[in-house]
Amino acid sequence: MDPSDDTQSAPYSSPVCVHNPHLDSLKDDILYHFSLGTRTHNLPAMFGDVKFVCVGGSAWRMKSFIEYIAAELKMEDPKADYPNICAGTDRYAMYKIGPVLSVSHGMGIPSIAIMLHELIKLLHHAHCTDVTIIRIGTSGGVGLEPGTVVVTKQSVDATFQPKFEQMILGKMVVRNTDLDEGLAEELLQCSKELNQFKTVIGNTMCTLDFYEGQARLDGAFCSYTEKDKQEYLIKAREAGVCNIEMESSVFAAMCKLSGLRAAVVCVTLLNRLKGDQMTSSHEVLQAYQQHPQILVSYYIKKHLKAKVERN
Ligand code: R2B
Ligand code: URA
Repeated sequence: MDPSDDTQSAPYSSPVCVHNPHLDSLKDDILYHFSLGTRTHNLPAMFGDVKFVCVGGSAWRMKSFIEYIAAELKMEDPKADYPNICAGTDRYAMYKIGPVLSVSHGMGIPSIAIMLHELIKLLHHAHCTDVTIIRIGTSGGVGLEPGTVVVTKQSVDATFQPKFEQMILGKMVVRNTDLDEGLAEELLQCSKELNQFKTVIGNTMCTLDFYEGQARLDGAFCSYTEKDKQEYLIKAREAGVCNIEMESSVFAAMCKLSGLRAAVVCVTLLNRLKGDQMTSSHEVLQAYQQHPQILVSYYIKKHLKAKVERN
């Protein structure tokens, strides 16, 4: 359907795309790491109404997010404990309330990539349309006050290039890491309305490692000096890098390929120009991790309210 053709009666809706002809010949598509499948589960009935997907590293945080948004949307049942839809496996955890799905992805590119293959197939098999997906995570800030939220403009690699490299059949395939600019701007606007914590838009560097890959001096191995580290991080900052984490590049690449409207919203837990270790208390770190949840919940609430007012 042509989205610009308003003579058609049905509103344009954007599907979740897979690009794999082999899937058509599968009688049952087993989403192994979710412990779900197309023959064992009625995916359209379970997930067909999903409009917002939030993903984050830790299973615990994604459960706390669903509890928080359920209360915000006034959909909570005080008696209910939100069941983990992926209880048949301990690889990932998944929770749902109304149109919101919350999924954990573990740490690093390989872990989130496996989860996203299965999540994209799940949304496709469930015939979901117009889905917005947001990674809510943690990161190390570059020259920012801890607790600041960074909405990613571009995800860049360790050489500050906006690309994701995937080895396929022994050949390097380079994928684009563009995120949805309009969504990033909307999230920034929401944070202004909320006025609870500082939020910036900037580039996010995605690395393959937490220690040497992020120029830390406190790993088991380190072959560079404090000066080398500072020079690298200053170069990163000059390239527009505001924060460093470990999943945004493949997240951006895979969401773009499947037509999902995507954003990355990470809080900074420390200022990497000042140190490497997490010295803040557990309580302070927990409070920082609420910031992306508060911002994204506000955004979702605002959208759902606007939809009710339109109808
Ligand atoms: C942020 O935090 C994790 C490392 O501590 C990693 O998953 C990331 O991207
Ligand atoms: N996550 C990262 O990947 N790096 C940090 O410094 C903090 C959180």
